[in-house]
Amino acid sequence: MDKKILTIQDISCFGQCSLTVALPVISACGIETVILPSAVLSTHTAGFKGYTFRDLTDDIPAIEKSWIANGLKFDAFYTGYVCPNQIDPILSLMRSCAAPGAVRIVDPVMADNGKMYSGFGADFPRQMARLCDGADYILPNLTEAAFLLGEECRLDCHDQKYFESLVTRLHTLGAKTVILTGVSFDSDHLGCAVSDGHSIEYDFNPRQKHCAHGTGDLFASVFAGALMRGKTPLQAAAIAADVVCLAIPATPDGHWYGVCFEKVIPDLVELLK
Ligand code: PXL
Repeated sequence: MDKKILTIQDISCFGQCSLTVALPVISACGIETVILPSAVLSTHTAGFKGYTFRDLTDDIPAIEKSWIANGLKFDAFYTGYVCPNQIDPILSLMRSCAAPGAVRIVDPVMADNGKMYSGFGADFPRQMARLCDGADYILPNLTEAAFLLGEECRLDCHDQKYFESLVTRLHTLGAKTVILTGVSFDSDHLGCAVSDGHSIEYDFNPRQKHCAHGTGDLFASVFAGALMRGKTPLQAAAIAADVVCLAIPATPDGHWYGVCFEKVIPDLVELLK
């Protein structure tokens, strides 16, 4: 039978992030994608004002019950932006709806560029660390990695030893494979470190001229889809980085709130061949 992935993250109705990226992207990878919205927002929280926020925590146990009653099981779980009180309900659902050998992919979405996203309290990294415990893959950026470890983040750092120390300590949270994004050894390249706990491999691309919101969600979604298509973690991360590097220049100047991933879906399909 074809594999199914369940992705749990918010619907930001406007803003090209979270589920509005994950669903089309993983589907384009040829993988049946089941969704569980953690919250519904009018827009994402980075740069819009007066956004609405409906937290769907209370719906999760009933959804879990319904899926158990229907015998629904998933081959993979991929979590993104979730709410503070959802860690236990999500852990419960990942236990009760797992097909044999199901993998857990946790993108600990909570922060970027040295700052927490608006709305998350100081205790949230500790909660997110609980979701990372037992994950098969975690995909923090540099800020999230530091916050998960309870430390200040170092952004303009090109020190390989620092990245390797972060990766080693992230494994102690209980994650099997760590994919750390935002790694650079020089100012012209940007990439990621992929570690299975024994060895660390790297993938780099030329640094893009500008950063764009939503690239973390695009990276994690392509990674999840490519992994489900049988790619190794390093291959999946490299394809994800290539897609991000194509999507940024495809995004017009002034399109500040997201990245135009729609334009590079044909490239994604090609990269997976
Ligand atoms: O892209 C990460 C993200 C996801 N969901 C919501 C966000 C953000 C980042 O700001 O606000 C609601």
